[in-house]
Amino acid sequence: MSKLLLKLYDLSISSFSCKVRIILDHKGIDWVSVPPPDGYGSDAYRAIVPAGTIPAIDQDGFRLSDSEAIAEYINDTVVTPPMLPVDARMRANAREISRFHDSRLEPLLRGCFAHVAPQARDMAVVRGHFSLFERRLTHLLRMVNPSPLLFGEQLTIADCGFVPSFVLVRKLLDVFKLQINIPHIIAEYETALMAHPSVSAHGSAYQTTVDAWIASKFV
Ligand SMILES: N[C@@H](CCC(=O)N[C@@H](CS)C(=O)NCC(=O)O)C(=O)O
Repeated sequence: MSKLLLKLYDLSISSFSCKVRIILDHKGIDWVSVPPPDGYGSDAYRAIVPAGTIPAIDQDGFRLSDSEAIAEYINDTVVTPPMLPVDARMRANAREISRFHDSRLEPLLRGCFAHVAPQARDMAVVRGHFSLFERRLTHLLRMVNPSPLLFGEQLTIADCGFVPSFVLVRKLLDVFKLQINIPHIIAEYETALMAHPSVSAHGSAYQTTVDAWIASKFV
């Protein structure tokens, strides 16, 4: 990988960006955070990153969006430490779990964001999202066998998306005064993941950011 500083278009509140920040630091890559000009989705940002989403990277003029695409690119170009299992089937399973997280779990949490402000809250919608989230955790449970992380001691791409989501699910349940059943095996995985040396500082920083974001919805 080029020695030039990698530019990461991100915002501290962005969960998909949090996943990429963990991967960059675990790989020991020097990077600098750049907010998307005029915000994500803006014309100014789309002129740089057509999808308009964060995270995106710019490395020496090579631009790439989508956290999974970025994660795989980083893992392919900076091979140590590896962030996918060696075995082809296990690699495929890691990708399966990562995409399950990104497409089936995370969007349900995101769907609650608009309801954090009390005046904009529709608890029927929120309950619906958490009920489906709870059901999908039982599907996840059938896909994984954490020991203590998803693929043993090795931190993989598949683990990293769960870091911001574990923070969000706890904080959102607190805001909405709801409880869901988080299966014991998943809760144990959460504890091991959040304690990982490449994760803990990112988890704490993300908690602080989410706390401030939630507080801003109550003024
Ligand atoms: N699949 C994309 C999703 C990224 C995403 O939705 N990012 C949010 C911020 S966390 C965003 O840019 N939203 C703006 C939009 O969808 O236009 C990824 O993994 O990077």
